[in-house]
Amino acid sequence: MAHAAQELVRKLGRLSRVTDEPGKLTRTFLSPAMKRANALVAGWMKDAGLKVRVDSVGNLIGCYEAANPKSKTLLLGSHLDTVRDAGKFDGPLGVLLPIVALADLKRRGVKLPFDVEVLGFSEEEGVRFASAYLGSKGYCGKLTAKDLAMIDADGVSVSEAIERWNGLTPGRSSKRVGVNALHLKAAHKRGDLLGYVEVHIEQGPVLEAKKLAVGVVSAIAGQSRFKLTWTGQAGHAGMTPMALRRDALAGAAEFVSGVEAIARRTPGLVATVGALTVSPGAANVIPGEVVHTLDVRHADDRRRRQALMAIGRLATQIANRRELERRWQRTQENGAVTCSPALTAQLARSMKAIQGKSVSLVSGAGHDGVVMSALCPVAMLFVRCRGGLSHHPDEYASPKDLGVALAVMTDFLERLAAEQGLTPLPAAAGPVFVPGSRRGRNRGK
Ligand code: HGY
Ligand code: MN
Ligand code: MN
Repeated sequence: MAHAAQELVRKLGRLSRVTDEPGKLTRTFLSPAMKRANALVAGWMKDAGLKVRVDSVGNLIGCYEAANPKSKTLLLGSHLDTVRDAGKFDGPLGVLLPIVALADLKRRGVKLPFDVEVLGFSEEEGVRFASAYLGSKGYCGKLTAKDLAMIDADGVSVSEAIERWNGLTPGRSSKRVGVNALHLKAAHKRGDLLGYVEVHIEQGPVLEAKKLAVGVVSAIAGQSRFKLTWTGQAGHAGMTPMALRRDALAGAAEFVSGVEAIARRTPGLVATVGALTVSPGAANVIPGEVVHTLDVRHADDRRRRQALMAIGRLATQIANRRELERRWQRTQENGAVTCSPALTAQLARSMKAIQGKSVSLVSGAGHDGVVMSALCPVAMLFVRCRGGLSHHPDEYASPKDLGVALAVMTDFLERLAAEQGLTPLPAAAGPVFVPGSRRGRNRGK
């Protein structure tokens, strides 16, 4: 197994032990585990020769500076937060792989003609707060007042969490802390950037079915997330006749299976109710209130919006028939994003050089590239993961496939450097990742 891939596997394993929940991997926005994870990864960034900083929303940023200080910047990265009881690859792979690749370039004495900024976003999953992408939104200066007002299960708002992270006294700093007092403006101007490239596990079955280690991403599906509240009437489970009940859980359950039926009959649509709470939550009390999430996605925004209309009609029918109140709160809305054809073609060229074949697929999963696409061209490299399983502790990508992804990233960096038409790269000290990969030669267009 190539040395660098082994190093990447070691780092992924070490980082996966930094958690807010002993016994499982859970790391959420600005949590104690996030602070420890930033410190650990910052150390690895420094070892690789990167200059490190943490921004006001907890994003970890390491810069591998170019020989020429006026050069443009290439952004590489992903997120360091996780879902609950997560696997070790979703997010961290896209932060640690570039660090290992840059450490190798540094070892070989290779300077690039552009800055490379490695980004470890502090929040992408939307676990602590219903709104996802808080890290990359902060990095792009796109945090809204609505985002900042979101509150977590303990009633702490995003802006208070940010204030605490920055050692400010919650509530006594400026009113709109996240936008003004901490100057959360975009970290770069669009013209300064070559693009954003994210390496991520596929989280689906396509690469495994095609027996390929890596693939590029053509587009990232749009997604809508909601918090729904159903309100009925709590009552005695033994004394209330069925015909006189306004059972919030029975109504929500009918809705959940109705949503599943709509998704099953709509090609390309996925819809999920991932979290649900019942109150008062006692065996002998008819549920008076149910609060649950709803996540709806499709690669085609028009089809997603049509499905949302059908789901809305279903909710109205159920609420009317069961005399329930229901409240919708939209917590996230992202249109589908097409990856940059030019940057993706450059990445695909390296993929073809290393794996001999290139394949392109749509991502049903959301990624920070959705937000970063407002700042610069984006491209993604997917890595095969066993059984397509993700958001699960058994998530797994093989060291061999990680070695291929590392080789693609290194090849991509070296081609990009060569195309910048500047100093040819010193011949590599032999193939570092995958024998026979094209390396070190100064290639033309
Ligand atoms: O939910 C998603 O698609 C991603 O894992 N944040
Ligand atoms: Mn995820
Ligand atoms: Mn992810």
